[in-house]
Parts: sequence; structure tokens; C-alpha cells
Amino acid sequence: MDTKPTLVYFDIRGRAEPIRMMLSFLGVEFTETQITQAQWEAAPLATPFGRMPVYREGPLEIPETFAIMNYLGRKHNLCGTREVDRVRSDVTAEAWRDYGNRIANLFGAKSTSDEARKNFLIEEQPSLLADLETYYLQNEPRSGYWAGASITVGDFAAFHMIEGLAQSSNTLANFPALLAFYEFFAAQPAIKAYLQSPQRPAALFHGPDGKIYPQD
Ligand SMILES: N[C@@H](CCC(=O)N[C@@H](CS)C(=O)NCC(=O)O)C(=O)O
Repeated sequence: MDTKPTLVYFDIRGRAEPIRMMLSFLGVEFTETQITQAQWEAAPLATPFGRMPVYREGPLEIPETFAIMNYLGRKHNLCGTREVDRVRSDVTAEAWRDYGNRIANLFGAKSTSDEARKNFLIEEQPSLLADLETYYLQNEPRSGYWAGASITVGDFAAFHMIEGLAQSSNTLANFPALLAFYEFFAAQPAIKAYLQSPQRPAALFHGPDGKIYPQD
């Protein structure tokens, strides 16, 4: 009997990517069930809230990306050692989740206008990223991580979104500390191995047209 945990999601990076990255970093062997969008539209899987990702481990079935990440963080001691670090890890993950939801709503939805997207990029995004960068720079000690001296769930949440920025625009050039974090985190041996792994899905996300991006 296969007792490995299972991660169920689309065949893209999307919301499952920081979970895959955590599992890989931790050396947890897991099975993936990857669904295409066409398969999901034809026959959505029964999941607790009708959405994915879902993580199954023994008797546990966990929906919700951050519940899965926090479960893995608690189980494998990636939540920070001091209370101040645990708080910073949570705040980092929540703040990047808010940013990620803005991006998903604007760039993944059919109903959003080009003008709204442009306004976000020009008017809103710079101050959101500036606030995030300020928060990052307040970490003590200045370890390179977001919360204390060691890697936490917050780092995975932050890296996931910052990687998207690094790959899609030159925006990070205006945020040198976020760029430095991106390079620092990507160079951690276990992360570097995952980033180069052939198992990593190539496609970042589903666009409003239902296609997977980036396209050739
Ligand atoms: N709050 C949930 C949101 C999950 C979510 O929106 N999943 C999308 C894919 S990224 C989904 O399952 N879409 C299919 C649908 O809604 O029918 C989480 O963070 O896991």
C-alpha cells in the first residue's frame, strides 16, 4: 500500500507551488495527482470546498493552501523558534497572500479590464512591494530570511510570489532587498535542487482565457 502523502492540484505551479517546494525542501516523498483544467471542467473532483490544492496524509485531508503550509511548518519545525519569529512568519505569509490574491483576481479573471490591471501595476503595486520590503528589512537578526535566523513558512510564501515577479517583469530592480532575498533563497541547496528539478511544472498559472502561461 502506498502510504506517501498526496497533493492534488492542477498541472501548473499556481497555488500548489510553495507546498511542492516545502515538501521537496523537507525531503518528504509524496505523490501528485495533477488535473488538467479540461478534466476539472468536465468532472471536478470532490474536495472539501470544491477547490484545490488538497493535501492528504494518512487520515488527514487538508484543503486551503496556507492550512497545508502551516501544517507542514508545525510538523517539521518551520514556524520559527521565538514567538517574534512565529509572528513574523505568519505576517509574512498573510501579507504575501493578500498580494497574491490581488494578482490572481486581476490577472486570472476574465472580468478585469486592462485599465484596472495597468492601474494596479502603476499605482498600487509599488507601495505594496515597498511595505513588504520594509517589513522584510525589520527582521532581527538580518539573516536573509523573513522571520528570525532560520527558514520558515513565511519564506516559502514570499519566495513564491517574488519568483513570479522576477520572471514576469523588471519590477524587482526597484526593490533591491526583495531581489536579494530572491537570490539568497534560490541559492539554498535544497531549494536550488527543486528549482532545477524536471518534475517542476513548467506552467505558472491559468490565464483568463483558460490557457496556461507562460506560452511558447
Ligand atoms: N483559498 C483557497 C483557494 C483555492 C482556489 O481558488 N483554487 C483554485 C485553483 S488556484 C480552484 O480550485 N479552482 C477551481 C474552481 O474554483 O472550480 C486556497 O488558498 O487553497
